[in-house]
Amino acid sequence: MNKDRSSSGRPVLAVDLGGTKLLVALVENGRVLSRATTATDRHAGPALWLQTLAELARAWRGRYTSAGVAVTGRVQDGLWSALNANVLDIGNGFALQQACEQALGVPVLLANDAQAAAWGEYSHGAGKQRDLVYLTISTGIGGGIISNGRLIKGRHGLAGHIGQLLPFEAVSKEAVLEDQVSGRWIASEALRCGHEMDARGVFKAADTGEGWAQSIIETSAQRTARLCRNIQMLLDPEIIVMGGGIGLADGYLEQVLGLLEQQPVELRPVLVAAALGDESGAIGIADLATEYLP
Ligand code: BMX
Repeated sequence: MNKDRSSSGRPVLAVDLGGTKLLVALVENGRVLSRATTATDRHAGPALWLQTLAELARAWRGRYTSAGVAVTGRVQDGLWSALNANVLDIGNGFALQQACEQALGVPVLLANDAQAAAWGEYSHGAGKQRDLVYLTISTGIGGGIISNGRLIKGRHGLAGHIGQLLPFEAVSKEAVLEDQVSGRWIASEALRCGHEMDARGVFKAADTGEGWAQSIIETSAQRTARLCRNIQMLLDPEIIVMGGGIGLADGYLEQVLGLLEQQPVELRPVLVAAALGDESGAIGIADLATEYLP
């Protein structure tokens, strides 16, 4: 990718739709000029999600001539599908490219949310143009790989989908790795202990010294540390950049780093927090749109 071209861009409408949050922003040269967020209405479905994002973007109409849309789930040939419907129930093969262009009235570039965030951290964040793996611990667990300055998408757009690995011992037939680590898992474990709350509530309870909450978070952090070690062994990236609501929650990264210290130093990843916070995906997809759209 030619950085000179992308850095001379004009504002791009950037969208990052995840299982928990929708972020819409106006982005120029890796900088968020303006942003709006709302909780993802998990039961609304693709048509209503697009309607919501078009409404949020209305304030900036006329200021952008292209858009980048990053979404949780698999994106391939303009079609959008869930890999794990528990993260967000998108269905299979929704015509996202066409629907976005209709809703926004400008050319649109699509990508998976974690792949876009990997590009954001590579081009404007913690990566500083170094090979990296971006890992988001969020509603699910997503990932993106940058190698030799390229975003690796793979044959079916699946590259980096770390949360979809199969654990050796599955708790149920469908269970994938993210179902034993992510924010959804943290909330479901809390419920099993008799506490009905979301992952944020579990972090708050842990902060106030609740042992059950501390133990859930520790288990999640232990599994994330193992995942980081596996990523290191598979791709040996210069750094792993961690993002997502759980990945960036107070103290989580520090716990994972502490656990990684038990690894032999030569196998230990260099793990850092996403420098762009919750804007890695929006900044990444804006940069990609500037580069690849006319
Ligand atoms: C899931 C999968 C990935 C996504 C990751 C993080 C779906 C709907 N999503 O593994 O595509 O990147 O979750 O998503 O199958 P988030 O919504 O938690 O950011």
